[in-house]
Amino acid sequence: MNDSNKTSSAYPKDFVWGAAAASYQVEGAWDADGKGPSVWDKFTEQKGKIWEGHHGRVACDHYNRYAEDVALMQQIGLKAYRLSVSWPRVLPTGTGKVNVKGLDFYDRLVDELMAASIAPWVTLFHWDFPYALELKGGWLAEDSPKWFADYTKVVVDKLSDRVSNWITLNEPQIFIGVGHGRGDHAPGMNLETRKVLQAGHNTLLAHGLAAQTIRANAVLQPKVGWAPVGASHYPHTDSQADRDATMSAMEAVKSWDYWNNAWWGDPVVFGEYPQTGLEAYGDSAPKVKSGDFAIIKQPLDFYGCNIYSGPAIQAAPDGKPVRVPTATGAAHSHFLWEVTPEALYWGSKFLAERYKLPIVVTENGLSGNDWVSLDGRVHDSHRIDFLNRYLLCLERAIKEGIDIRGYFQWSILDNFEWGEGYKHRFGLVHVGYITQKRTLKDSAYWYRKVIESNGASLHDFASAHIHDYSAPATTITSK
Ligand code: GCO
Repeated sequence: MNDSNKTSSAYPKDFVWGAAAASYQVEGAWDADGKGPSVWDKFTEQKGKIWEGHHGRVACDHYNRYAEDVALMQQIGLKAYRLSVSWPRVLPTGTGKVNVKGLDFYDRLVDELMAASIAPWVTLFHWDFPYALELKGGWLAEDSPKWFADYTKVVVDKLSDRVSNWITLNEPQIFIGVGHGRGDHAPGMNLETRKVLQAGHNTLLAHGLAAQTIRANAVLQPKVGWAPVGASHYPHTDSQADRDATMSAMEAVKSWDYWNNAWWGDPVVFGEYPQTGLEAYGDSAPKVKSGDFAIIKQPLDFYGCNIYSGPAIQAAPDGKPVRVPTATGAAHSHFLWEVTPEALYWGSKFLAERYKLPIVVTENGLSGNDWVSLDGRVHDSHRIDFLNRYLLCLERAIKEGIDIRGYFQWSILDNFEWGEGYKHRFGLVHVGYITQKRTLKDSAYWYRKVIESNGASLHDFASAHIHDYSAPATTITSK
Protein backbone atom coordinates (compact mmCIF):
# COMPACT_ATOMS: atom_id res chain seq x y z
CA MET A 1 0.00 0.00 0.00
CA ASN A 2 1.48 3.33 -0.95
CA ASP A 3 0.06 6.73 -0.38
CA SER A 4 2.49 8.50 -2.66
CA ASN A 5 1.77 11.98 -3.94
CA LYS A 6 0.73 12.82 -0.42
CA THR A 7 1.17 16.57 -0.40
CA SER A 8 1.30 17.15 3.32
CA SER A 9 2.36 15.57 6.58
CA ALA A 10 1.48 16.09 10.21
CA TYR A 11 4.76 17.94 10.75
CA PRO A 12 4.06 21.55 11.81
CA LYS A 13 4.85 24.25 9.29
CA ASP A 14 7.62 25.71 11.50
CA PHE A 15 9.17 22.32 12.31
CA VAL A 16 12.94 22.58 12.82
CA TRP A 17 14.64 20.19 10.38
CA GLY A 18 18.27 20.05 11.42
CA ALA A 19 21.45 18.08 11.72
CA ALA A 20 24.01 17.96 14.53
CA ALA A 21 27.68 17.56 15.27
CA ALA A 22 29.99 18.27 18.22
CA SER A 23 33.25 20.21 18.59
CA TYR A 24 35.68 17.42 19.46
CA GLN A 25 34.16 15.09 16.89
CA VAL A 26 34.51 17.36 13.83
CA GLU A 27 36.70 20.43 14.47
CA GLY A 28 40.25 19.12 14.68
CA ALA A 29 42.69 22.04 15.22
CA TRP A 30 43.16 20.50 18.66
CA ASP A 31 45.93 22.95 19.64
CA ALA A 32 45.45 25.72 17.07
CA ASP A 33 45.17 29.43 17.83
CA GLY A 34 45.61 29.12 21.55
CA LYS A 35 43.14 26.30 22.24
CA GLY A 36 43.85 24.47 25.50
CA PRO A 37 43.71 20.67 25.81
CA SER A 38 40.48 18.90 26.70
CA VAL A 39 40.11 15.63 28.57
CA TRP A 40 39.50 14.01 25.17
CA ASP A 41 42.81 15.32 23.81
CA LYS A 42 44.52 13.65 26.76
CA PHE A 43 42.38 10.48 26.79
CA THR A 44 43.09 9.77 23.11
CA GLU A 45 46.83 9.96 23.83
CA GLN A 46 46.52 6.90 26.07
CA LYS A 47 47.33 3.62 24.29
CA GLY A 48 44.47 1.18 23.87
CA LYS A 49 41.66 3.58 24.75
CA ILE A 50 40.49 4.36 21.22
CA TRP A 51 39.97 1.98 18.30
CA GLU A 52 43.12 1.90 16.15
CA GLY A 53 44.58 4.72 18.26
CA HIS A 54 42.39 7.28 16.49
CA HIS A 55 42.02 10.83 17.89
CA GLY A 56 40.39 14.16 17.10
CA ARG A 57 43.52 16.19 16.40
CA VAL A 58 42.40 16.70 12.78
CA ALA A 59 38.98 14.94 12.62
CA CYS A 60 37.02 16.62 9.78
CA ASP A 61 39.16 19.77 9.95
CA HIS A 62 35.88 21.64 10.42
CA TYR A 63 37.76 24.44 12.22
CA ASN A 64 39.29 25.37 8.85
CA ARG A 65 36.59 24.04 6.49
CA TYR A 66 33.50 25.36 8.28
CA ALA A 67 32.49 27.60 5.35
CA GLU A 68 32.54 24.62 2.95
CA ASP A 69 30.55 22.56 5.46
CA VAL A 70 27.94 25.28 5.94
CA ALA A 71 27.58 25.48 2.15
CA LEU A 72 26.83 21.73 2.16
CA MET A 73 24.27 22.24 4.96
CA GLN A 74 22.66 24.92 2.80
CA GLN A 75 22.67 22.57 -0.21
CA ILE A 76 20.81 20.01 1.92
CA GLY A 77 18.39 22.73 2.96
CA LEU A 78 18.88 22.45 6.73
CA LYS A 79 16.77 24.85 8.77
CA ALA A 80 19.11 24.51 11.77
CA TYR A 81 22.51 23.18 12.72
CA ARG A 82 23.26 21.94 16.25
CA LEU A 83 26.92 22.69 17.01
CA SER A 84 28.81 22.51 20.27
CA VAL A 85 31.39 24.95 21.60
CA SER A 86 34.75 23.62 22.79
CA TRP A 87 35.15 25.00 26.32
CA PRO A 88 39.00 24.88 26.23
CA ARG A 89 39.05 26.53 22.80
CA VAL A 90 37.29 29.53 24.36
CA LEU A 91 38.93 29.33 27.81
CA PRO A 92 42.21 27.40 27.39
CA THR A 93 42.53 26.72 31.13
CA GLY A 94 38.79 26.53 31.62
CA THR A 95 38.55 29.76 33.59
CA GLY A 96 40.17 33.19 33.45
CA LYS A 97 41.64 34.56 30.23
CA VAL A 98 39.48 34.23 27.13
CA ASN A 99 41.16 32.97 23.96
CA VAL A 100 39.89 35.59 21.51
CA LYS A 101 40.91 33.58 18.42
CA GLY A 102 39.03 30.56 19.72
CA LEU A 103 35.88 32.54 20.41
CA ASP A 104 36.19 34.21 17.01
CA PHE A 105 35.90 30.81 15.31
CA TYR A 106 32.39 30.39 16.72
CA ASP A 107 31.61 33.99 15.84
CA ARG A 108 32.55 33.30 12.20
CA LEU A 109 30.71 29.96 12.17
CA VAL A 110 27.52 31.58 13.49
CA ASP A 111 27.79 34.38 10.90
CA GLU A 112 28.25 31.79 8.13
CA LEU A 113 25.16 29.92 9.33
CA MET A 114 23.07 33.08 9.55
CA ALA A 115 24.13 34.08 6.03
CA ALA A 116 22.97 30.64 4.85
CA SER A 117 19.63 31.07 6.71
CA ILE A 118 20.50 28.16 8.96
CA ALA A 119 19.61 28.69 12.64
CA PRO A 120 22.56 27.93 14.96
CA TRP A 121 21.56 25.79 17.96
CA VAL A 122 24.45 25.90 20.43
CA THR A 123 25.33 23.09 22.81
CA LEU A 124 27.56 24.49 25.54
CA PHE A 125 29.02 21.17 26.67
CA HIS A 126 29.48 18.09 24.52
CA TRP A 127 32.16 16.35 26.61
CA ASP A 128 35.40 18.26 25.86
CA PHE A 129 36.02 19.37 29.44
CA PRO A 130 39.14 21.56 29.94
CA TYR A 131 42.05 19.39 31.03
CA ALA A 132 43.39 22.17 33.28
CA LEU A 133 40.16 21.94 35.31
CA GLU A 134 40.26 18.15 35.29
CA LEU A 135 43.54 18.55 37.18
CA LYS A 136 41.57 20.60 39.73
CA GLY A 137 38.99 17.85 40.27
CA GLY A 138 36.88 18.04 37.15
CA TRP A 139 33.15 17.55 37.65
CA LEU A 140 33.88 16.27 41.16
CA ALA A 141 35.14 19.72 42.15
CA GLU A 142 32.63 21.75 44.12
CA ASP A 143 33.51 24.77 41.95
CA SER A 144 32.70 22.97 38.67
CA PRO A 145 29.17 24.40 38.37
CA LYS A 146 30.54 27.92 38.78
CA TRP A 147 33.33 27.26 36.28
CA PHE A 148 30.67 26.18 33.78
CA ALA A 149 28.46 29.20 34.46
CA ASP A 150 31.40 31.59 33.90
CA TYR A 151 32.25 29.84 30.63
CA THR A 152 28.59 30.04 29.61
CA LYS A 153 28.61 33.81 30.14
CA VAL A 154 31.63 34.22 27.83
CA VAL A 155 29.85 32.34 25.02
CA VAL A 156 26.46 34.00 25.58
CA ASP A 157 28.03 37.49 25.60
CA LYS A 158 29.66 36.75 22.24
CA LEU A 159 26.93 34.87 20.37
CA SER A 160 23.52 35.66 21.87
CA ASP A 161 22.90 38.61 19.58
CA ARG A 162 22.42 35.95 16.85
CA VAL A 163 21.92 32.66 18.75
CA SER A 164 18.62 32.11 20.53
CA ASN A 165 18.51 28.30 20.93
CA TRP A 166 20.72 26.97 23.72
CA ILE A 167 21.42 23.43 24.95
CA THR A 168 23.32 23.32 28.22
CA LEU A 169 24.62 19.72 28.45
CA ASN A 170 24.78 16.78 26.08
CA GLU A 171 24.15 13.39 27.70
CA PRO A 172 25.29 13.57 31.34
CA GLN A 173 24.34 9.88 31.44
CA ILE A 174 27.33 9.24 29.19
CA PHE A 175 30.01 11.74 30.16
CA ILE A 176 29.30 11.02 33.84
CA GLY A 177 28.22 7.37 33.67
CA VAL A 178 30.70 6.16 31.06
CA GLY A 179 33.41 8.79 31.60
CA HIS A 180 33.47 8.59 35.41
CA GLY A 181 31.85 5.22 36.13
CA ARG A 182 32.77 2.70 33.44
CA GLY A 183 35.93 4.53 32.43
CA ASP A 184 35.96 3.92 28.69
CA HIS A 185 35.22 7.54 27.90
CA ALA A 186 37.25 10.56 28.99
CA PRO A 187 38.39 11.30 31.67
CA GLY A 188 38.52 7.48 32.00
CA MET A 189 37.62 7.10 35.66
CA ASN A 190 36.26 4.05 37.40
CA LEU A 191 34.76 5.71 40.44
CA GLU A 192 32.48 4.21 43.08
CA THR A 193 28.77 4.99 42.60
CA ARG A 194 28.72 7.63 45.35
CA LYS A 195 31.39 9.68 43.60
CA VAL A 196 29.87 9.20 40.15
CA LEU A 197 26.55 10.50 41.43
CA GLN A 198 28.22 13.42 43.23
CA ALA A 199 29.87 14.41 39.93
CA GLY A 200 26.48 13.98 38.28
CA HIS A 201 24.92 16.25 40.89
CA ASN A 202 27.48 18.92 40.05
CA THR A 203 26.60 18.67 36.36
CA LEU A 204 22.94 19.23 37.25
CA LEU A 205 23.97 22.31 39.26
CA ALA A 206 26.05 23.39 36.25
CA HIS A 207 23.00 22.98 34.02
CA GLY A 208 20.91 25.14 36.35
CA LEU A 209 23.51 27.89 36.70
CA ALA A 210 24.03 27.90 32.92
CA ALA A 211 20.30 28.24 32.31
CA GLN A 212 20.18 31.17 34.75
CA THR A 213 23.25 32.73 33.09
CA ILE A 214 21.74 32.44 29.60
CA ARG A 215 18.47 34.03 30.66
CA ALA A 216 20.24 36.81 32.57
CA ASN A 217 22.64 37.78 29.78
CA ALA A 218 21.25 36.76 26.37
CA VAL A 219 20.59 39.57 23.93
CA LEU A 220 17.99 37.67 21.89
CA GLN A 221 15.13 36.09 23.85
CA PRO A 222 16.65 32.64 24.56
CA LYS A 223 15.09 29.21 24.31
CA VAL A 224 16.87 26.93 26.75
CA GLY A 225 16.90 23.15 26.88
CA TRP A 226 19.26 20.22 27.29
CA ALA A 227 20.05 16.94 25.47
CA PRO A 228 20.01 13.87 27.71
CA VAL A 229 20.02 10.29 26.50
CA GLY A 230 17.70 8.13 28.55
CA ALA A 231 16.34 4.65 28.03
CA SER A 232 13.82 4.39 25.19
CA HIS A 233 11.66 1.32 24.64
CA TYR A 234 8.54 0.17 22.80
CA PRO A 235 5.85 -2.37 23.68
CA HIS A 236 6.18 -5.88 22.27
CA THR A 237 2.46 -5.96 21.57
CA ASP A 238 -0.24 -3.31 21.64
CA SER A 239 -1.73 -4.76 24.84
CA GLN A 240 -2.32 -2.29 27.66
CA ALA A 241 -0.12 -4.43 29.90
CA ASP A 242 2.83 -4.16 27.49
CA ARG A 243 2.25 -0.44 27.01
CA ASP A 244 2.19 0.14 30.77
CA ALA A 245 5.28 -2.02 31.26
CA THR A 246 7.08 -0.01 28.57
CA MET A 247 6.34 3.26 30.31
CA SER A 248 7.49 1.92 33.66
CA ALA A 249 10.70 0.63 32.04
CA MET A 250 11.41 4.18 30.82
CA GLU A 251 10.77 5.56 34.30
CA ALA A 252 13.02 3.04 36.07
CA VAL A 253 16.39 3.78 37.69
CA LYS A 254 18.61 0.73 37.95
CA SER A 255 21.14 0.51 40.79
CA TRP A 256 23.84 -0.80 38.48
CA ASP A 257 23.97 1.95 35.88
CA TYR A 258 23.28 5.61 35.14
CA TRP A 259 21.51 5.22 31.79
CA ASN A 260 17.99 6.35 32.59
CA ASN A 261 15.57 9.24 32.18
CA ALA A 262 14.26 10.10 35.62
CA TRP A 263 17.43 10.36 37.72
CA TRP A 264 18.57 13.19 35.46
CA GLY A 265 15.29 14.65 34.18
CA ASP A 266 13.35 14.85 37.45
CA PRO A 267 15.80 17.20 39.25
CA VAL A 268 15.90 19.46 36.19
CA VAL A 269 12.11 19.62 35.76
CA PHE A 270 10.65 18.72 39.19
CA GLY A 271 13.51 19.86 41.47
CA GLU A 272 13.96 16.44 43.14
CA TYR A 273 15.54 13.06 42.58
CA PRO A 274 13.02 10.30 41.83
CA GLN A 275 12.12 8.05 44.75
CA THR A 276 12.88 5.02 42.53
CA GLY A 277 16.43 6.33 42.12
CA LEU A 278 16.95 7.15 45.79
CA GLU A 279 15.87 3.59 46.60
CA ALA A 280 18.06 2.12 43.85
CA TYR A 281 21.20 4.06 44.79
CA GLY A 282 20.61 4.09 48.56
CA ASP A 283 23.64 5.38 50.51
CA SER A 284 25.42 6.24 47.27
CA ALA A 285 22.94 9.02 46.53
CA PRO A 286 24.67 12.41 46.37
CA LYS A 287 24.84 14.88 49.23
CA VAL A 288 22.31 17.61 48.37
CA LYS A 289 22.84 21.03 49.93
CA SER A 290 19.82 23.20 50.71
CA GLY A 291 19.17 25.40 47.72
CA ASP A 292 20.68 22.94 45.24
CA PHE A 293 17.37 21.99 43.66
CA ALA A 294 16.35 25.64 43.41
CA ILE A 295 19.42 26.09 41.20
CA ILE A 296 18.98 22.85 39.22
CA LYS A 297 15.29 23.30 38.50
CA GLN A 298 15.14 26.09 35.94
CA PRO A 299 12.33 26.80 33.48
CA LEU A 300 13.02 25.06 30.16
CA ASP A 301 11.61 25.90 26.74
CA PHE A 302 12.16 22.38 25.38
CA TYR A 303 13.26 18.95 26.52
CA GLY A 304 15.86 17.50 24.14
CA CYS A 305 16.32 13.78 23.67
CA ASN A 306 18.91 11.67 21.88
CA ILE A 307 17.10 8.51 20.77
CA TYR A 308 18.66 5.85 18.52
CA SER A 309 17.40 2.46 19.55
CA GLY A 310 15.52 0.80 22.37
CA PRO A 311 14.51 -2.81 22.99
CA ALA A 312 10.95 -4.07 23.07
CA ILE A 313 9.31 -4.55 26.47
CA GLN A 314 6.60 -6.94 27.48
CA ALA A 315 4.77 -7.27 30.77
CA ALA A 316 5.63 -10.25 32.94
CA PRO A 317 2.63 -11.95 34.62
CA ASP A 318 3.03 -9.54 37.54
CA GLY A 319 3.07 -6.61 35.09
CA LYS A 320 6.75 -5.85 35.60
CA PRO A 321 8.70 -4.88 32.44
CA VAL A 322 10.72 -7.62 30.80
CA ARG A 323 13.03 -6.93 27.90
CA VAL A 324 12.15 -8.98 24.82
CA PRO A 325 15.23 -10.63 23.31
CA THR A 326 16.25 -9.23 19.95
CA ALA A 327 14.65 -11.28 17.20
CA THR A 328 16.98 -13.45 15.19
CA GLY A 329 18.16 -11.54 12.15
CA ALA A 330 16.71 -8.22 13.31
CA ALA A 331 18.03 -5.19 11.46
CA HIS A 332 20.84 -3.38 13.22
CA SER A 333 23.35 -0.60 12.65
CA HIS A 334 27.09 -0.92 12.18
CA PHE A 335 27.22 -0.31 15.93
CA LEU A 336 24.95 -3.39 16.29
CA TRP A 337 22.21 -1.15 17.71
CA GLU A 338 18.86 -2.68 16.71
CA VAL A 339 16.75 -0.61 14.31
CA THR A 340 13.66 0.18 16.40
CA PRO A 341 11.75 3.13 14.93
CA GLU A 342 8.92 2.70 17.42
CA ALA A 343 11.34 3.69 20.20
CA LEU A 344 11.35 7.24 18.82
CA TYR A 345 7.55 7.44 19.15
CA TRP A 346 7.41 5.84 22.60
CA GLY A 347 10.48 7.65 23.94
CA SER A 348 9.15 11.07 22.86
CA LYS A 349 5.69 10.19 24.21
CA PHE A 350 7.10 9.16 27.60
CA LEU A 351 9.17 12.34 27.99
CA ALA A 352 6.38 14.65 26.81
CA GLU A 353 3.85 13.06 29.19
CA ARG A 354 6.26 13.08 32.16
CA TYR A 355 7.80 16.52 31.79
CA LYS A 356 5.01 18.37 29.95
CA LEU A 357 7.52 20.26 27.78
CA PRO A 358 7.90 20.58 24.02
CA ILE A 359 10.22 17.86 22.71
CA VAL A 360 13.18 18.34 20.38
CA VAL A 361 14.88 15.21 19.05
CA THR A 362 18.43 16.46 19.49
CA GLU A 363 19.98 13.32 17.99
CA ASN A 364 18.88 10.34 15.89
CA GLY A 365 20.74 8.56 13.13
CA LEU A 366 22.34 5.38 11.83
CA SER A 367 25.97 4.32 11.96
CA GLY A 368 27.07 2.70 8.73
CA ASN A 369 30.16 1.50 6.95
CA ASP A 370 29.56 3.81 4.01
CA TRP A 371 32.01 4.31 1.18
CA VAL A 372 32.16 6.18 -2.11
CA SER A 373 31.00 3.82 -4.88
CA LEU A 374 32.53 3.47 -8.34
CA ASP A 375 29.98 6.01 -9.61
CA GLY A 376 31.27 8.59 -7.13
CA ARG A 377 28.10 8.46 -5.05
CA VAL A 378 27.53 7.10 -1.53
CA HIS A 379 24.50 4.82 -1.71
CA ASP A 380 23.46 4.70 1.93
CA SER A 381 20.03 3.19 1.31
CA HIS A 382 19.98 1.70 4.83
CA ARG A 383 20.25 5.18 6.34
CA ILE A 384 17.42 6.45 4.12
CA ASP A 385 15.17 3.58 5.15
CA PHE A 386 16.19 3.97 8.81
CA LEU A 387 15.44 7.70 8.85
CA ASN A 388 12.20 7.27 6.91
CA ARG A 389 10.90 4.73 9.42
CA TYR A 390 11.94 6.78 12.47
CA LEU A 391 10.49 10.01 11.06
CA LEU A 392 7.20 8.24 10.30
CA CYS A 393 7.07 7.13 13.93
CA LEU A 394 7.85 10.68 15.04
CA GLU A 395 5.03 11.90 12.79
CA ARG A 396 2.70 9.48 14.58
CA ALA A 397 3.55 11.23 17.86
CA ILE A 398 2.79 14.60 16.29
CA LYS A 399 -0.51 13.32 14.88
CA GLU A 400 -1.46 12.24 18.42
CA GLY A 401 -0.86 15.79 19.68
CA ILE A 402 2.62 15.44 21.17
CA ASP A 403 4.42 18.78 20.82
CA ILE A 404 7.53 17.87 18.83
CA ARG A 405 9.38 21.03 17.76
CA GLY A 406 12.41 19.75 15.89
CA TYR A 407 14.64 16.91 14.76
CA PHE A 408 18.45 16.95 14.47
CA GLN A 409 19.84 14.08 12.43
CA TRP A 410 23.09 12.75 13.86
CA SER A 411 25.22 13.72 12.09
CA ILE A 412 25.88 16.23 9.33
CA LEU A 413 29.39 14.81 8.78
CA ASP A 414 31.01 11.44 9.37
CA ASN A 415 33.09 12.10 12.46
CA PHE A 416 35.14 10.87 15.43
CA GLU A 417 32.91 8.44 17.34
CA TRP A 418 34.62 8.59 20.73
CA GLY A 419 36.02 5.21 21.80
CA GLU A 420 35.27 3.79 18.35
CA GLY A 421 37.37 6.35 16.54
CA TYR A 422 36.40 6.65 12.87
CA LYS A 423 34.99 3.13 12.58
CA HIS A 424 31.39 4.32 12.35
CA ARG A 425 30.01 6.74 9.79
CA PHE A 426 26.85 8.64 10.89
CA GLY A 427 27.03 11.52 8.43
CA LEU A 428 24.68 12.72 5.73
CA VAL A 429 28.00 13.78 4.23
CA HIS A 430 30.84 11.29 3.70
CA VAL A 431 34.24 12.57 4.82
CA GLY A 432 37.45 11.20 3.34
CA TYR A 433 39.65 11.59 6.40
CA ILE A 434 42.90 11.53 4.42
CA THR A 435 41.83 13.89 1.65
CA GLN A 436 39.14 15.68 3.71
CA LYS A 437 36.95 15.37 0.59
CA ARG A 438 33.26 15.76 1.33
CA THR A 439 30.63 13.75 -0.63
CA LEU A 440 26.89 14.20 -0.10
CA LYS A 441 25.45 10.75 0.50
CA ASP A 442 22.18 9.67 -1.13
CA SER A 443 20.59 10.29 2.29
CA ALA A 444 21.53 13.98 2.07
CA TYR A 445 19.56 14.35 -1.17
CA TRP A 446 16.73 12.33 0.36
CA TYR A 447 16.70 14.51 3.52
CA ARG A 448 16.58 17.63 1.33
CA LYS A 449 13.29 16.35 -0.17
CA VAL A 450 11.94 15.56 3.29
CA ILE A 451 12.71 19.13 4.40
CA GLU A 452 11.36 20.70 1.20
CA SER A 453 8.11 18.72 1.54
CA ASN A 454 7.99 19.24 5.32
CA GLY A 455 7.77 15.51 5.77
CA ALA A 456 5.26 14.70 3.04
CA SER A 457 7.87 12.77 1.03
CA LEU A 458 8.21 10.34 3.95
CA HIS A 459 5.04 8.78 2.58
CA ASP A 460 6.40 8.29 -0.93
CA PHE A 461 7.19 4.70 -0.20
CA ALA A 462 5.92 4.07 3.30
CA SER A 463 4.55 0.61 3.76
CA ALA A 464 1.65 -0.51 5.91
CA HIS A 465 3.98 -3.10 7.37
CA ILE A 466 6.15 -0.78 9.38
CA HIS A 467 5.52 -2.75 12.56
CA ASP A 468 6.22 -6.12 10.95
CA TYR A 469 9.71 -4.81 10.70
CA SER A 470 10.42 -5.28 14.37
CA ALA A 471 8.20 -8.32 14.83
CA PRO A 472 10.32 -11.02 16.48
CA ALA A 473 11.15 -13.86 14.14
CA THR A 474 8.79 -16.16 16.00
CA THR A 475 5.73 -14.09 15.23
CA ILE A 476 5.84 -12.99 11.62
CA THR A 477 2.60 -11.15 11.15
CA SER A 478 1.06 -10.18 7.87
CA LYS A 479 -1.37 -7.28 7.89
C1 GCO B 1 26.18 10.39 21.86
C2 GCO B 1 26.78 11.65 21.47
C3 GCO B 1 27.23 11.72 20.05
C4 GCO B 1 27.51 10.38 19.41
C5 GCO B 1 26.28 9.84 18.71
C6 GCO B 1 26.52 8.44 18.18
O1 GCO B 1 24.97 10.33 21.90
O2 GCO B 1 26.94 9.48 22.16
O3 GCO B 1 25.89 12.72 21.71
O4 GCO B 1 28.41 12.47 20.21
O5 GCO B 1 28.52 10.51 18.45
O6 GCO B 1 25.22 9.76 19.60
O7 GCO B 1 26.87 7.60 19.23
